Amino acid sequence: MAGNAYGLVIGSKQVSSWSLRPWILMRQAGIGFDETVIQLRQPGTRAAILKHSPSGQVPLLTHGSLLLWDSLAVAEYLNERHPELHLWPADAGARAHARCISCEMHSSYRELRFGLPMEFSSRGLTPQINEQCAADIKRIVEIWCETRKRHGTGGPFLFGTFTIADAMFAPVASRFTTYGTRLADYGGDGAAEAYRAVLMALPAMLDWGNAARLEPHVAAN
Ligand SMILES: N[C@@H](CCC(=O)N[C@@H](CS)C(=O)NCC(=O)O)C(=O)O
Repeated sequence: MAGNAYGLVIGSKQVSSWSLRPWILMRQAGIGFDETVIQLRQPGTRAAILKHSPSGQVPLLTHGSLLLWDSLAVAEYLNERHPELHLWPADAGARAHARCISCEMHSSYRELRFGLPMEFSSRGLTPQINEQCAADIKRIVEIWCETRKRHGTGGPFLFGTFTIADAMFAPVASRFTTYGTRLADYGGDGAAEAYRAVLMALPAMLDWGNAARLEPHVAAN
């Protein structure tokens, strides 16, 4: 699908959790883009990424001569360019809450990232969950349940309709699915498990998973 104004350079769909965020956001919002996938963890990966991205990391959005090399900055840019799509919640209080949880996702949960690395199409993996990783899971369950309760009455997503906050947490839903994480064991009222299932059932998530399955196998981190 050549000819879109936006280009999105992403990493392997099986493992690139950061890449999934702008990709699913654009798919859900109906914003067209040309996709370039760079296979991660290969001998030529770094050189291939550096051809596009000054930070040596993906994802990267291109728009004309503009390069954006951070997932949250990409989301903010798209929100500014497409205000009619309400990529953040319309209500100011809800929007502030959405920004808080998205920034928390962007900057935290180190133990979860290492303990439960994204392996999008894998199932039934059973790693040891250490105390810090369990604390990260508990915190995410708390955020999902609280946000759904306070802001999610208008639909199945954190703020009812799909927003940037859902895109930010989409890779976490994949991690919990891959590792069969029993979210009820980490508190909450069952809303976290229901929300995980909603994200994983999105046609765009299924498309991402189908593409991930076709990629050459890469070793987990
Ligand atoms: N802060 C960045 C983080 C991006 C990031 O860590 N990307 C990883 C892939 S998911 C990467 O490019 N790693 C380089 C490599 O694997 O060679 C963002 O939000 O976009």
